[in-house]
Amino acid sequence: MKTPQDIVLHHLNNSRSQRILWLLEEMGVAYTVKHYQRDAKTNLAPAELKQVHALGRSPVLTDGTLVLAESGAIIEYLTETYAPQFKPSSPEALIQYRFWLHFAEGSLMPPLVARLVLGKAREKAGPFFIKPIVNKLVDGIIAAYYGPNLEQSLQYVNAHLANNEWFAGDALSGADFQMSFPLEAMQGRVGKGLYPHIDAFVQKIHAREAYQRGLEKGGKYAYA
Ligand SMILES: N[C@@H](CCC(=O)N[C@@H](CS)C(=O)NCC(=O)O)C(=O)O
Repeated sequence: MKTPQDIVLHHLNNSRSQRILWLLEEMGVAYTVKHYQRDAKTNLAPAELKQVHALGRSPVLTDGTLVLAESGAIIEYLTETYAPQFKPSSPEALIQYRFWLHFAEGSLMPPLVARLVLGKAREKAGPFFIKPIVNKLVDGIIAAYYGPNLEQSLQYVNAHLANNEWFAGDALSGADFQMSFPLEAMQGRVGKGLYPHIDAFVQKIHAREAYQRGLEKGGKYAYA
């Protein structure tokens, strides 16, 4: 097994890289965090992140000469290289693991991000006589697609968590790190109380010592 020596997590505040901090803390390995702050106006990552990876988004993980973006790819790399305990071994759990790794960014994040962006469009709409038109347009788009799409996904996740302690198999795995962010972001935007099993899951992971250590390392995080 390779020993981690020079892992650096390029961490943007209030971002998906919080899930990688949690994973690194659960792994108990040595690593360095390089902090980046979102632009106060645009909420985008600073340009210096593009010097690390051309996409300029967080998380980015470097390990020696390796520079890796995409949370799912980072989780797979870390578990396969250093922490096999977080990759299920049974074929059934492995199928679940892959499903949730993809579902988090492929199905759950897009409607959440769309709602955030549309909400911003609503806030910024002006002058005053344009506002009702923009509001109507935004409400129409959410009602026609993103709202029901998100609701269906969240019901599905909630039902899974009603019958399962973890996302894949009966132990904490990469799927849980990957799913943590959209569920936290959902609570931040939609609120708590609608999906009791999701709420219980988020509360459970937030209570873990490693999660709390990750929070300390990452600095202020809006979703925990
Ligand atoms: N699917 C990618 C998404 C990466 C991403 O969009 N990260 C956001 C933070 S949550 C970001 O860097 N946003 C700032 C920007 O795009 O400038 C992943 O899972 O890593």
